[in-house]
Amino acid sequence: MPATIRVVDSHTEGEPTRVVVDGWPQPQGATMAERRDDLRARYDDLRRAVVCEPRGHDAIVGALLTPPVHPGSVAGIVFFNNGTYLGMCGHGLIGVVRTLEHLGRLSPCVARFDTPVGTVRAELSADGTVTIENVPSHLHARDVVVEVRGYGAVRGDVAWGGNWFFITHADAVPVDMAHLAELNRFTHAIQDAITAQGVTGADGGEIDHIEISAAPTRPDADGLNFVLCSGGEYDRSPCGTGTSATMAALHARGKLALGQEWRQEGIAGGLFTGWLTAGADGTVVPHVRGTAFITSEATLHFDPRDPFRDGIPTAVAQRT
Ligand code: PYC
Repeated sequence: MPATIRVVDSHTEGEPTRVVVDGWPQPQGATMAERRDDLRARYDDLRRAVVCEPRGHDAIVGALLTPPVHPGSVAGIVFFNNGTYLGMCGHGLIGVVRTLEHLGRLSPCVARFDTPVGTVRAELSADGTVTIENVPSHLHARDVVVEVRGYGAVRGDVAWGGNWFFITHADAVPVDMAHLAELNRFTHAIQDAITAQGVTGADGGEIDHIEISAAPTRPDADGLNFVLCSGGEYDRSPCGTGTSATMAALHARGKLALGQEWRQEGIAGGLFTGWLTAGADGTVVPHVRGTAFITSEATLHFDPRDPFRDGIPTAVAQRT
């Protein structure tokens, strides 16, 4: 465990990102997936120490920058949270780009980043908005029904947007901030049912994000979502990978044309604007635009005498 680690914090449409800018030993591996696995094997205590209490909190998504693995990319990124590691993170990528700009390492341009699930692009505009071009996305299975304890049968789509999502329009709980506790209970129950009933993405990919879609409240939005993330916390932003998966599912159902805008409202009121372009082999490539703001720069200290040096694992983090 290093004595200190430097981080820059930001939020993207309400969801926090903590970018590690100095002090974390570099993971080994020729690919970003190998580097993520090396982090999991050798530095998992650092993941907890950096994002969990008492230095962080359950909603933070961390981002470790590495040298790129592909020519033409500016960096590699491994995203992680209070419980695990992510394939991609849309709000997190927007936060990384704004952090690099804040540090003077990036000016308005298009830059490529390598992630464990593929290379993504981000365009930083002069007005501070960031548009990401995500990995190719698709609807994997439609109208999957799971039996959810306490709620009965729940129907949803399984879609890939850089992470695996179960997307449902179930209206058992109103999608608003007044019902956060119930939304958490409902989506955790869906997550438990999906795991127990062996529902997966392609090649057994673990579905670790549950999204409830509802009608928007903002007049400038097309849809509203609540997203339960893999660490057991909900996404304050409209979720970049969730917006990607949602658009891929809508497209497969003939409800969203290529190039047509989809404005996704998040539970906390933030907005992402997305659209699709054609990808290879029948996939679609999601583009998602949002805004991030720097909230702080800090040096985290890890005193060997501190009984909570390695962070306090959350109940969900212990379970996963
Ligand atoms: O924006 O893709 C996203 C995301 C995933 C988990 C939290 N945010």
